[in-house]
Amino acid sequence: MRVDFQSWISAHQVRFEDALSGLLPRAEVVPQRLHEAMRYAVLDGGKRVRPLLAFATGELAGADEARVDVAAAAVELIHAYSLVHDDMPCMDDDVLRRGKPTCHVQYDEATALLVGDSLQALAFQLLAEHRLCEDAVRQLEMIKLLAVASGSRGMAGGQAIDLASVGKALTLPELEFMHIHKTGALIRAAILLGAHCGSRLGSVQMEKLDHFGKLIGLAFQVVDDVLDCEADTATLGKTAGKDADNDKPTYVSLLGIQGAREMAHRLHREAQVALTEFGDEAQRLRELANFIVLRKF
Ligand code: GRG
Repeated sequence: MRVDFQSWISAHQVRFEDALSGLLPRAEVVPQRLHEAMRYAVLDGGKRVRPLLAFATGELAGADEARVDVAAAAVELIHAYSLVHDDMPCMDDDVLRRGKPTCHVQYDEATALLVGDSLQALAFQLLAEHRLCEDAVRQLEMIKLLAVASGSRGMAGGQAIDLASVGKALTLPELEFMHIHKTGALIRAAILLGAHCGSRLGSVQMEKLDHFGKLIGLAFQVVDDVLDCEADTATLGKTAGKDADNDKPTYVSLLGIQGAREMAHRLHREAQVALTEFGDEAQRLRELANFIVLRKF
């Protein structure tokens, strides 16, 4: 029997928190301060949207849950590293993340830099040292997939464009390009990595999932832009209104709140269409897409 969506989310979040805790170095191990700060940055916070997407596609592909935990942890470590570095004074210079002081505020800047570096390295260590699927060549492709999604042709590249676009008026295609890389690449990687842990899906179905990931990754960012204007700091767990304060081009600055909302709903509808051929099997992905577009934090 299928459990309801909220119970499914809660069960995965609880189990995943344990898995993450076991995969991170223990805080008592030397260098203790760095390990404590890595755990601070990763554990006890965040919606875990990317891991949840990986669990949903893992289920679709008939994957072993323990394998998906490792793939999802690798993605979440990259995500956590990006948040730690993004919050530093040389980038967004923020003091609040996931309802807690940011890593460089709680520790110091040098430690935060090393936390990000170490989380990134650990992500790839996990993908290399755990068996994720039966085919070794496919596992190598999974490692490459996350590397490309995180690097200069993915998230870090999108961040570089973001930093260079402060104070500029971007066109809609330019903004899309930036966010497909900065935010979308990792969301897409989570979706594909979860699916690669199983063996049930063929290349056409993987392409459909990739297309779904592209659309829902972009929708995630459009909603993030809206929430940055509309939600308060306590609800978001991070400083609200930062985009306008920093004079950053966003979907809201380009389309207005209503236009941005309409765009999110259009992307949502297109993402649902990409799942058509999966039928009921893709129900969790549909529910996650609804959650991403309707979320309030
Ligand atoms: C520093 C290489 C480097 C990249 C940074 C992802 C990113 C690029 C910066 C984070 C800041 C930001 C607002 C990015 C847009 C993506 C986004 C909305 C991140 C927040 O993701 P959530 O809402 O966060 O999933 P939680 O805390 O729930 O995990």
